[in-house]
Amino acid sequence: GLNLTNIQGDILIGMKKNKELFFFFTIVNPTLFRSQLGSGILPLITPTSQLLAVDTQPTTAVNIAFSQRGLNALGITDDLGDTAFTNGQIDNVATILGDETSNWEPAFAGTGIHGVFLLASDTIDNVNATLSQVQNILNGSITEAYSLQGQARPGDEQGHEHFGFMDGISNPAVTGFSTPLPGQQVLDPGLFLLGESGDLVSRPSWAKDGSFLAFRQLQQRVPEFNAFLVDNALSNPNLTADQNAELLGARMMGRWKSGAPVDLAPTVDDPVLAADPQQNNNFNYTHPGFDEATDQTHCPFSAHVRKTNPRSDLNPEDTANHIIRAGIPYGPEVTDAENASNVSSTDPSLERGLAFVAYQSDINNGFAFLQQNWANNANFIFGKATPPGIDPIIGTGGLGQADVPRTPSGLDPSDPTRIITINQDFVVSRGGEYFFSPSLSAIQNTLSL
Ligand code: N7H
Repeated sequence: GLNLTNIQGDILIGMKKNKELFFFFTIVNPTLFRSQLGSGILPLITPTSQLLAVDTQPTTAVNIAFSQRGLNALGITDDLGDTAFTNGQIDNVATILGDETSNWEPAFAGTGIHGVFLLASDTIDNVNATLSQVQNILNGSITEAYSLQGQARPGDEQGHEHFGFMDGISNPAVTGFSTPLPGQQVLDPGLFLLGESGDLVSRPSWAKDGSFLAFRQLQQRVPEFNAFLVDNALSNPNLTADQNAELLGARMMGRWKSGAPVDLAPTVDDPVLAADPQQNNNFNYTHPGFDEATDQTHCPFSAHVRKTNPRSDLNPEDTANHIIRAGIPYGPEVTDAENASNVSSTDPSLERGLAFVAYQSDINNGFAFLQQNWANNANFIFGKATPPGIDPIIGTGGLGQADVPRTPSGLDPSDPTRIITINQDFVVSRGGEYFFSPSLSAIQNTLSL
């Protein structure tokens, strides 16, 4: 089995708290930082083992990860064997990710982000108390470069992201760690943890049981998304106008807002199915007597969950391009004024979206691959009778053309060749960075003095 006391807790299981602060820092005094890291910070770091049972969970869970610039600042010269990490996310901005740099938060476009603390708890007061404790321990050896406060949405929307869809349902199971639920793919631990079985790259020995964390601040333009669904509602005669708008959203996502997969619930939502972990991931886009190359009566080829995890569309099923997602929403609820105008406020304090976190042992096979080769590639999923188009939620034109129209097919079940043109971005990348989340022993023996 895996050494769960050595692997940081967010990687395999997620910190799963309602508040999570991403505190990005610059190391200004490397010698002091290294001595305080081992003596003071290490005891606060939450390993996987502590998150497994409620009675061992700390009030505030703490994880830490470093950018390549941060490792450089500490004088760590070993090559971790991941070019995307080494070059930093800004290097991927246009060609790989299709972002517009002008939309990037200046901190992510700059050179000051050396690392990030992930602080998760039930209340913001707890998070802030732990941040003060961390800053006291580090005693001026870091400064704040940027921070983003993540928070679960209120009331019934808890667990749902800002467009209203239940998130965090589908993550891969990991051999030697999780018992798979029906439909859950079981993958080698080396896809997510360096130096474990299935990681084929040569790494420095201290990097074992660490993972690369791809962080993205993804703004969501919720009023615009809602208005788009209403304006382009489908025309199923058995449904009301509202239901036809919901149906379009569900087909763009591949799941209903409840979480029920469209592949199993193609025309009406099924909240009972959505809530049942034995069923809500138990689909692979095949059906008896069904031609998977032509038939979009269940899930469209272009649906976000299908573009980013094609399941049986790839034969044999893909075992190289997977991520473990551990993000959380940020920002406030949509205001009445935004709802009335169908336009997102330009007030920065009203920005909302997803603090996206993806773990993998190889960024070019993980997050960057999914974004570039699948979501942003209009011809993927290959071999279909109708080209799917780019991902209607997160797809971009590539090469910095973030605002080229998305032209997914298959969204209208009554005419799968019909293209519903999407002339605006509902998700806008505000940038991010690639980090390495080291094992606790690496923090103790290699990153500290
Ligand atoms: Fe996506 N959403 O709420 O709209 N995503 N995602 N994602 N996503 C998923 O199955 C969303 C983004 C994946 O295994 C669900 O747990 C939003 C990026 C993958 O079947 C929902 C944003 C990338 C899966 C969303 C966003 C991915 C997945 C269904 C940006 C990678 C699992 C819930 C703001 C490049 C697919 C679930 C599977 C599921 C949403 C971004 C990847 C609702 C809002 C950037 C692999």
